[in-house]
Parts: sequence; structure tokens; C-alpha cells
Amino acid sequence: MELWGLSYSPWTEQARWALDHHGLAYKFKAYVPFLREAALRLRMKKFWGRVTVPMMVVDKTVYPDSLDIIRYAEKHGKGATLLPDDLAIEAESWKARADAALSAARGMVLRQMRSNAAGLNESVPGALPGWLRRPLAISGLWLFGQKYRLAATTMNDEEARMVEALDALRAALARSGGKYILGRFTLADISAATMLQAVLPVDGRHWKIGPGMRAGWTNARLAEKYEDLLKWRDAIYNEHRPATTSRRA
Ligand SMILES: N[C@@H](CCC(=O)N[C@@H](CS)C(=O)NCC(=O)O)C(=O)O
Repeated sequence: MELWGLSYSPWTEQARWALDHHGLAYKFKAYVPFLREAALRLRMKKFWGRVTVPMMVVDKTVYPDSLDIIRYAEKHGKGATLLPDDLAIEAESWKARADAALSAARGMVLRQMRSNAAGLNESVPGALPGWLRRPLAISGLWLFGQKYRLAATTMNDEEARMVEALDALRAALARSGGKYILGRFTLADISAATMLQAVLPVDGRHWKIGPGMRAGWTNARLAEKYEDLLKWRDAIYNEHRPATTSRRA
């Protein structure tokens, strides 16, 4: 079983969390946008249209999206379900809400990375020579900005979309008693916890991230305003995402 992903991407983290939660072992293949796109397309046998990660291949079957991978883990893994029958629709709609906020957050992060030399350096593979790293990282950032139409939005719009999701999360936790969004640990909690990565990254014991990237993913304004949600996220990670180094490729 092979999982292609971006180790710093919340979508990849959701897929890995579900696979780990269900005790499924996989080989992690670190994707690099643009540089490894041809290899990804070849592996997926998808030669046109958009490709994203996470993407998983099991035997000859391709699972091209985080939700497909999570559903695979539900079906083939062991342990408590993340999508119980009575809560599956609501849990998946929380994932959709978190993913929409994360798409907005991608813009926030890309904007912050422009002036973040350390983060840019960490975004390219370690094996590349020094002189190539900066030009490659800058062109990658520019291409990403084009691909995700950064010019069509502003930091304020993106922040507003994130705030909407954060307010909804706060309200849902107030209704449910504060521990789990839907009363039990489900995909809703995983999705919302990974969404908070774009407010303030979780402790590196759970999800490794370099100092430059950490700065690029931090939104100090939101972190101050949603401290309660960050505490909730940390508790979810402590209880449901044991820190190990083995899976942190
Ligand atoms: N619907 C997809 C979305 C994943 C997604 O947006 N992945 C982005 C993360 S930044 C990606 O792979 N970007 C790489 C690229 O566009 O080259 C999923 O849930 O798996």
C-alpha cells in the first residue's frame, strides 16, 4: 500500500490519521508539487485534468482523494469507526466544511510564505543543492499561486472564510459538551483538528514541521482569538494521535 502526500498538508494528515487510527501500514511517498507531478500522474495513470495528494494505490486500485482513502481505511482497517452509521452524513459534512476553510487557508499560507525564506527552503526536497533551492521554491510558490488563483482573493476574504468555520466549530462544541463535535470521536474531529493547523500548527511530536513552515502556517490574529479551539485540538491530538516518529516520513 503506497500513500503519496505532502507531509505538511492537512489533507494528507487526515488520510494518514485515518490509516493509522485503523492500524493500516503504508509506504509514504513524499510528493513535490510540479517536480514530481509527472511521476504522480504515471502512478495514477491520469494524464490530464487536475491531480492532488493524498493519493493511495493498493494493488492496482487508485484512491485519488482523502475521503476515498478514509473510506478505504474504514472498510479494511480495525478499531472504532470514524464514520458511525448514525453520524456519517454529519461527519462528512464537517470534513467538507473544514476542507473549504483549508482551501481558503491555502491562500493565507501562500501569501505568508512569500516573505519567509526559511519556510521556502523547507518546502523543497532536502537532497537538492543550495543554489537551486531558492529559485525552485520561488517558482513553485508562483505556480501554486496561479494554479489556485491567488489573485482572485485577498487575505481578508480568506481569513473571513476561516473565521466562519472556526465560529461554527466553537458553536458545535458548545452544543455537544465540548469534547467531541458529534458526541463521539469521528472524522468530524479529525477534520476540524487538521483545519486548525492553519491557525497555529500542532506540537511537532504529533506532526513534524520545520520552523519556517511553522511561521508560514501561523495566523497570530486567529490564534489569539481562538485559543479555546487550539486547546481543544491539542487535547484531541493527545488522546487520539499518539506521537511516534516511525510514521513521520
Ligand atoms: N479533494 C482533495 C484535495 C486535496 C488537495 O487540495 N491537495 C492539495 C494540497 S495543497 C494538493 O495536492 N496540491 C498539489 C498540487 O496542486 O500540485 C482531497 O481531499 O484529497
